Amino acid sequence: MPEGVTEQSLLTQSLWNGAWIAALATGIVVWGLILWACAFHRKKKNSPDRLPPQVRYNLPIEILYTVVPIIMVSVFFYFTSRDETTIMKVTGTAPVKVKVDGFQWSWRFTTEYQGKTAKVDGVPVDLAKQSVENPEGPQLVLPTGSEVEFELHSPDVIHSFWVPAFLFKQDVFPGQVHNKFQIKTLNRPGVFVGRCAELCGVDHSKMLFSVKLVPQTEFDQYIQSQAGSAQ
Ligand SMILES: [Cu+2]
Repeated sequence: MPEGVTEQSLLTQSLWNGAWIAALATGIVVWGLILWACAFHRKKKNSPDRLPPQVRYNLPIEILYTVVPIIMVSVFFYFTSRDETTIMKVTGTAPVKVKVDGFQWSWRFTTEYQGKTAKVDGVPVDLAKQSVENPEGPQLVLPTGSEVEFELHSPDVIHSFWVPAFLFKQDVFPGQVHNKFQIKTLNRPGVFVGRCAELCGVDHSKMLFSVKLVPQTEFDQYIQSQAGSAQ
């Protein structure tokens, strides 16, 4: 797993770890029972035709293997539902708002912060040009340690906004449905790759972008310069 750079990603990571530990523990018990049955209840040489004791319609066993899986599924459901509720929460109060347009085949990021707007336009992929001029696609700049709200739009087909370091992706739907999500970035500056995770046409694989996390002061300067150049 990539190292998470949002508070939400830490939750995703711990849910993932917990699920794997639980699944492995279950696996060890099941594999143990299978091996035990293979070793101790196989056909013996000296009693070739004798069947082992049959346990059909054994009520305690039936109840056991109905109740135990229900408990296990309930536990998975509880933790998944609890964490998902937190991860999907959009408060509407995030200081930084990003409108994402995913289109065939690039991204446009419109960042709003304190009444200022910065726009980063991905050059629609030109088969010959993109790999030379802008191999990484557009770059979204965000402050560290800040809440950021994303709103996802598409003018054409379904895309999927994915930053592996967020341990999160969300589909980008054309039309009236606008998916939203919110993150709280950690204090971990850096550049993180992003891509489209929904096969969306011939240049789907070139819908690359990156997210750059910078300290708040640097972000202020960035927004200032972007807003200035736009005017
Ligand atoms: Cu796409």
